[in-house]
Amino acid sequence: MTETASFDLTGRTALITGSSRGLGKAMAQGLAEAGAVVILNGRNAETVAAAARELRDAGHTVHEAIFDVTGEAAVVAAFEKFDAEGLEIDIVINNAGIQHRQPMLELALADWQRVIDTNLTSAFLIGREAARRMVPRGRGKIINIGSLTSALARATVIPYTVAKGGIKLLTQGMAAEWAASGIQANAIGPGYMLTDMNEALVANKDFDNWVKSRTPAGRWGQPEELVGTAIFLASSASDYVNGQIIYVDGGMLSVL
Ligand code: GCO
Repeated sequence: MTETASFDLTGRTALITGSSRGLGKAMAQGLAEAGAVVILNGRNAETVAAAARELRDAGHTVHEAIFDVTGEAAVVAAFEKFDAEGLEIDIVINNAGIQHRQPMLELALADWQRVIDTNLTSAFLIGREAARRMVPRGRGKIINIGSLTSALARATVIPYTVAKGGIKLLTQGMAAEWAASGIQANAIGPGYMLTDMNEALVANKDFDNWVKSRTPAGRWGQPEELVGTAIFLASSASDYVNGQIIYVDGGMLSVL
């Protein structure tokens, strides 16, 4: 086997949550290009279908799974449907996420809950269903999407920060319980990336300047720049890497 062969995902099936756009879509495309069959997920059938069409046009094998990642019954049902269709999930990327920017003094419990459910509880629900199938098979890759805010707080996005901090320890907890069963659970911590979710931040001149001056690379990241790390963590190249969060942040977390 050549060294690069271990990055090949041919014969693997990957579920990527929240993958009709943004980071999820970029990672789905990257995994498909590395040979994986990909299952796109979202709540909106039309946006998922549009993303699926794009990937199919490029020659990839794509399935569509429309379900709400925050609902226990919906997640359980989605995995039962995968079982019935003979889809064995080898790789999960827990990517689905939302943002809500508001100072904590004004924050409503419902908004706190919504952000925690979407960004953190979803990773538990999907990780649990996936691992219930991976453990008996003795292998599997779980990749949770964290953030710079897995390590550092930022005013006005505290529920997101708490959820992403939780992702870091959830990842370590998955490694603690499932590593002996041949499962690797790791996280990616993206820096400031050019996505729809960050549109308002990019449009804000002061914020844009702050990101560029605060990031050693001097620029925002492109969604595609997560792909290399995602392939590494999805492939056998990372078979002894477990419980880690790899920051893909242009160096931001390394400097004051
Ligand atoms: C925001 C957040 C994030 C950041 C990300 C950096 O206000 O929306 O700061 O979206 O881009 O957490 O890792």
